[in-house]
Amino acid sequence: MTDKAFLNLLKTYEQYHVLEYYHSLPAEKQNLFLKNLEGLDINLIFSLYNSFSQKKDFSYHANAIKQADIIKIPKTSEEKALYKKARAFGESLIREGKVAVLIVAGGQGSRLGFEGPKGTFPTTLIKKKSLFQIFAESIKAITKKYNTSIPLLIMTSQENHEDTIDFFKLHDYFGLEKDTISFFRQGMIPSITPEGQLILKDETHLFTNPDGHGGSLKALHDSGLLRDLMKKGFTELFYCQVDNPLVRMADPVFLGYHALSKAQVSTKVVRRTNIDEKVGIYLSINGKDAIAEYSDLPPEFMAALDVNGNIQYWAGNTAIHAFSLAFIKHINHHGYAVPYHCARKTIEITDNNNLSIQRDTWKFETFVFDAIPLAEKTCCMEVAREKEFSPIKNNDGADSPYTASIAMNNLHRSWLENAGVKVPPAAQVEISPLFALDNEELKEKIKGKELQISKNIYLG
Ligand code: UD2
Repeated sequence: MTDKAFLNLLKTYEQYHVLEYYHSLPAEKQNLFLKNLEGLDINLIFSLYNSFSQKKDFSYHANAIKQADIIKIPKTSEEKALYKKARAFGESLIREGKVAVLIVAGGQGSRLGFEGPKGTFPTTLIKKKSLFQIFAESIKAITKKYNTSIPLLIMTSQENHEDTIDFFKLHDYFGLEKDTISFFRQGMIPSITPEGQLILKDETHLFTNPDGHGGSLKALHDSGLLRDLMKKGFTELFYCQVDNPLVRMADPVFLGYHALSKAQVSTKVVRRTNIDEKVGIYLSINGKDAIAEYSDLPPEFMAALDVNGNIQYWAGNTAIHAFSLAFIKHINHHGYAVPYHCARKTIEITDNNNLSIQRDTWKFETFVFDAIPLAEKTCCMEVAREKEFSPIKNNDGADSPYTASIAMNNLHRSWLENAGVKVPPAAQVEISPLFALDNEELKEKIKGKELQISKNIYLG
């Protein structure tokens, strides 16, 4: 957009304070200011502002909400047979080079009190491997096991893009082929005041915020990565968040259920353990599968119990998904179809007298799970929390590095015990994906071998 067009746009939306400030700048700063506006969709921000001025964020009417159809953890011989069929089908997709992996890693570790990209957080019990290293080793192990190539796509934010790339370079991409990894930035959206005013951040920038993890499917398209993947014959995308060290990377069973049901979007859910857990719930809303975030649901829904006293709406969103690439292309075809949410937050900025002031702002972002109701066909699979889900969000308490380390230790201990190894109660166990990706592989790997059992057991 030309400079003149940008300035006219700011006038159209009565952003006189920005225009006044811009005209007070010397010429070179004016150019920089306009350059930094590039890529920002000013029309979008004001159409969102107008629509959210009229309506509250998402709210769901009780009579529209029902339990969704969910593939439960297999118990009957028929369910186990389907599980095996799904795994075989998923393995063939991986072997045939149809599957890519996307990790959303734009968030910072601020809730953890950790500076830097969350993916660099030292996580494993014995070797203190970062989240990125755990994921990279999983992908390396899978490519070896199936003799295939799996592109790893990492979505970063403007804030952590360079640090993320530097971290992988420093660790020589954790043994992955450099050209199989793509780092791409998610979009940024200008924040806005409740009165509809854009906010000046500093001499040459407006205040902007990352456009949400839903921005991953938009940025995948806008960056050209989606087109490249499809051209190379990839058809499915395994999606996960950087904060969950228990993710079963490119899980063939999940990919198999997803593909066998010809789903465009699939989701893994776990049973909610308490009514206050901060996870979205997988439901059927107005006849379409959907995930409603805990903060958007009436409290009585989150707390509802069934006749046996169990949580009625039990399917907690793990944020592990599978997408068909054709569907991602479809939802980008006429602009990005995933709806925006509006978060009303207070931020701290420095005013022209260099004083820090608090400003109420509206931040718009998309959630990746809002793509689910846009799909014709969806699939949802229940998994065991203790095997696949223990995110690291907070410095302590629930969803912390401590709870994740306990979950990883318990899982890897159970693998050894299932393989007939007597693990001393106080022993800590860490099994690298390069040694074994799951219970069955571990059992196979150590069959007939004598393991060195000590306080710390590392198998790498
Ligand atoms: C998310 C889900 C919640 C549940 C939980 C599971 C939402 C709104 N809630 O809660 O339902 O599934 O995860 O752990 O999604 N991220 C980006 N860019 C962004 C925003 C987030 O990359 O602009 C990444 C971030 O690095 C993190 C993940 O997305 O890995 C989730 O971030 P969040 O903090 O927004 O969502 P959370 O954890 O509150």
